[in-house]
Order: sequence, then C-alpha cells, then structure tokens
Amino acid sequence: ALCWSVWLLLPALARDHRDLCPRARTAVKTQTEWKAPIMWEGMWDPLDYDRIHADNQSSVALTVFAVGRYLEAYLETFLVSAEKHFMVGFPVMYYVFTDQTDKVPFIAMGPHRYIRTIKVERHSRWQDISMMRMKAISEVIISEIQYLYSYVFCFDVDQIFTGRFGSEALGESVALLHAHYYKLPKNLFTYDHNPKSKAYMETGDYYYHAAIFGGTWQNVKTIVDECLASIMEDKKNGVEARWHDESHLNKYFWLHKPTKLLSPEYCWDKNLPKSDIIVMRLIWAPKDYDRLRAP
Ligand code: 2GW
Ligand code: MN
Repeated sequence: ALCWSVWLLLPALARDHRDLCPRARTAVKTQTEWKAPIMWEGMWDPLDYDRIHADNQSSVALTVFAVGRYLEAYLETFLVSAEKHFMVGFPVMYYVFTDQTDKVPFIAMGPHRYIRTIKVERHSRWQDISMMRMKAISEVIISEIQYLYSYVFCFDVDQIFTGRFGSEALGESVALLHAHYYKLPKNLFTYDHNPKSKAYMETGDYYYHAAIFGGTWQNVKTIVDECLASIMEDKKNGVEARWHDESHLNKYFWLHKPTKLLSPEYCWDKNLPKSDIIVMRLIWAPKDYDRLRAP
C-alpha cells in the first residue's frame, strides 16, 4: 500500500518541483548587507524549519494588545486566524493585553496552545497605548515568558493571518519589511528626523514595520527595554518621535542589526499592487479610523 501511494504522489511531487524552479526569487533581495536572510516564499522548504524547531523544542509567546474599541473590532479574527496559520504544531501562548478582560472571546485552541489575558490600563492618548506596549511586554517576559517560551513575537492586532506563518520566521532577532516602503528609495523612509528625539536617524538600512517584531525572549527583552528607555527619555524632553514606537524600533534595528528579516509577504496591505507577493501570510485588516480612533 505504501508503494502504491508513492506512485500516486509522484505527479504531485513533480508538479511541486516544477513550481519551485521559477521561485528562486531573483526579482527581490533575499539577503541583507550583513548577510541576514530576507524570508521570501520559495527560498526554503518550510518542513526543514519545522524539523529543526521540533528537535529544539521551540515554543513561542505571541503578544497582542486589544485596548478600547480595538478589542471588539479585531481580536477575535486575529486569534481565530492565528490558530489556523501561526506556528501550527508548536506550543504557543497568546498574551492578550486588554483593559476589558471579560470581553476576550473564547476561542477553540489546538494542543499545547493557550490564551493568557493580562489587564492593562487604557491610556487616553492612542500614541501612548501603542508606545507603552514596550513596558508591558518587558514585564511579562520577566514574570512568565522567560520560564516557558523560547521565542517572543509581538503583533499589532489589526491584522488577519491568511497563510502559513511558521517556524521559518523564528530567529535571534527578527524585523519586518514595511509593505509600503520595501521598494522605495531610502530618502523616502519615514524615520524620525528630529535631532531632539532619541529615535533620530538620518539614514538607515530598511524601513521596518512595528506591526511585527520578535526573537528569542532575551533579545526581545532588550529590544523593548531599549525602545521604552528612548520613549521615556523623549517624554522627559517633551518630544515624540514621528511614528512613535515604530521610530524607536527602527533606530534600535539600525544600531543592532536584526538576524532575520521577514518579507512583506508576512504583513501585506491588499491595497497595494502585489507583484512580488507569492503568499499573503498576514494581511492588514481594514482600518476604520473614523470610528475606532474617535475619542
Ligand atoms: C491606535 C491608534 C488610534 C487609536 C487607537 C489605537 C489603538 C491601538 C487602540 O485604541 N487600542 C489598541 O489596542 N491599539 C494597539 O496598538 C493595537 O494592538 C494596535 O494594533 C496597535 C497599534 O495601533 P494601530 O494598529 O492602530 O496603528 P498602525 O497600524 O498605524 O501601526 C503602526 O504604527 C504604530 C505607531 O504609530 C505602531 O508602531 C504599530 O506597531 C505600527 O504597526
Ligand atoms: Mn496596526
């Protein structure tokens, strides 16, 4: 019976192989100047990564914030889609930070996968909701994650998983290429250009999107601590970086190069023409700012 199934599978294998050939990804840059891989679909066999991380018993903590109206607008879709696509087969803890713990939806979870809800206060300025994530993430790494999970990934909630987001994305320190900027020249990157801010930078390597970053718990602890320190220093000096925490994250990754970059396939805006995008692994949820950002 085994022999027969191999014969039946052969045409499928041959077809897969043919599909793989044009996917050598010549049209996009697949390595940084400091030799970190930029993960584009087709460069690797996902099962190789799954095998390595299963052998290493890798486990992943995902942090996500759903404060105020963002909870009802985005959280359920985010979590349900993550259960279909995020690190499937690995132990995962979703750390949901919210001001309304009683409204976190019940979601059916796979084996060794759990949700932990953590109460946070609702800052009145949205910029603070976004920036103060750094502090909450640092605290939960120290109180819990360091004992239980090898990797930490930090996500915006206003997004939906639509394809494999697997162990190939794990690395020592991982940054995401912003969908809007990966093709643009550096002079258009929206870094913070105010010399008074700690996020100030004239030029950089890439423009990273703060909607996803990650790494080992040790590295993520350092990333969020450094970003928080810069944010607090700015507050003391009465300045705020152009794109808030994202500006500080870009500065951090300019000074401390990430060891792995995720292509915009890992966080795609469907309003863009998708020439290089073979798989949409995660897409931006529609932004309804008039309703969601109203005071
Ligand atoms: C955000 C803006 C205006 C009003 C409310 C909020 C808000 C954000 C909120 O009411 N509740 C909440 O939980 N958040 C969390 O902060 C949520 O997890 C959300 O995904 C995250 C960032 O806010 P978001 O997604 O509206 O901002 P984006 O998509 O423009 O984010 C980019 O820029 C931000 C800084 O301005 C961050 O760096 C973010 O990581 C980037 O993707
Ligand atoms: Mn967002």
